[in-house]
Amino acid sequence: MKHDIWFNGKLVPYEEATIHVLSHVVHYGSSVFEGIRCYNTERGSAVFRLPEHMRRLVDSAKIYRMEIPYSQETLEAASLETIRNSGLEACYIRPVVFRGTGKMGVNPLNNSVETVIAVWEWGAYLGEEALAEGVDVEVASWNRMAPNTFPALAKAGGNYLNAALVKMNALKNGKMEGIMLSTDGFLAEGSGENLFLVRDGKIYTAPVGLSILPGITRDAIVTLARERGYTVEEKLLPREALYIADELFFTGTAAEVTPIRSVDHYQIGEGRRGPITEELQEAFFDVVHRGNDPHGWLTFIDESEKEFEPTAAAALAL
Ligand code: PPE
Repeated sequence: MKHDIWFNGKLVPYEEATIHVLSHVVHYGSSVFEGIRCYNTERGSAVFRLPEHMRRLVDSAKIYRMEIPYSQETLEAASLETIRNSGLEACYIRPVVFRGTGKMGVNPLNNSVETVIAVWEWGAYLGEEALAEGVDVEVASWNRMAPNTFPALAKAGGNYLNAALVKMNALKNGKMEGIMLSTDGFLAEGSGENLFLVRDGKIYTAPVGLSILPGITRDAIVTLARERGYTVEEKLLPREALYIADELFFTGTAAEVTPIRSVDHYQIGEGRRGPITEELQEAFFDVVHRGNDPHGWLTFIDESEKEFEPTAAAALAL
C-alpha cells in the first residue's frame, strides 16, 4: 500500500513526494534519517520511543549543520499524523532530512533542507523465523568507520554505503548479516543492528566510542536486562569472543531482538535462541506487543487509549 507522505509540512500523495536529480543528497549522500516502529499493542497502536528517535534525528542534523525548520515536537506530531492518515495499525516510520537543490558542489550551505516522513508496513527484518530460530552471520570484511572520519553518532544516509557493502557480502555468502569490527579489530555492530554477547550469564555490548550507532533498542535492552538483575558491560571485545559466546543477539528498530545462531560457521551455544536472549526478547515484546509500559516508552496513537503518562524522554545515554 502506498500511503501519503509528510513532505515539508504537509501530507502529499505518495506519487507526488519526489525530488530533483540535482538535489545535493543524490550526489553526496547528505541525509540524516530515523527508523521507528509503531506497534499494534494490546492497548492500541503505539510508537516505540518516539521522542528519543526524534531527538537523535535532531542531533544528527546538528552534527551535519543542517537546520531543520521544524521543532522536535512538530516532527513527533507529524509522525503521528502520518500514521493516523495511513490507517495502519502497525508500521515502520521513516523520517528523513536531506539537502535539496541549490548550488552544485560539495558545499551544502546554499542548498535547501527538506523534511520527509514516510510510513510503510515492515515485517521481521532478518526473516520471520529468525526471531525464534536465530540467524547465520559472518564477520564482515569491511570495518566500521574509524573515529573522526564519519560521525557515527549521526544516523546519516552516507554511513549506509558501508553498511550496504557489509550486507551485500553477507547475502552473497549465504548469511543474513555481517558483524563489523572497529578499525582496531574490536566487535562493533551489524550493518543495521547493535550486537550483544552473553557469556557466563553476563551481557556485553560495544561502547559508543567504537563508532557504533547509539541504538535506542540497545538502550532499552540494557535497561530491561539490568532490571532483571543482569550485569551489562560496555566492553572492547576481540573477534574470537564471538566464537566462544554462549549467546549472541542483534537489537534494532527493524531487527527488534534477533538471536544469532552461528558466526563464520561456528555454532553459538546450542545453535538456536539462548535463554537470556529469549528472556530479554520476551521483556521487549511485553512492552511493544502487550503494551505494558512502565518506562513510558510508548506514545499511543489514539490519545484516549493512553493508559500510562509517558515520562519526559529519557536522556539518551552515550
Ligand atoms: N546500528 C546501525 C548501524 C543501525 O542502522 C541501527 C538501526 C541500529 C544500530 C539500531 O538502532 P535502533 O534502531 O535505534 O535500536 N537501523 C535502522 C535502519 C535499518 C534499515 O535497513 O534501514 C532500523 O533498524 O530502523
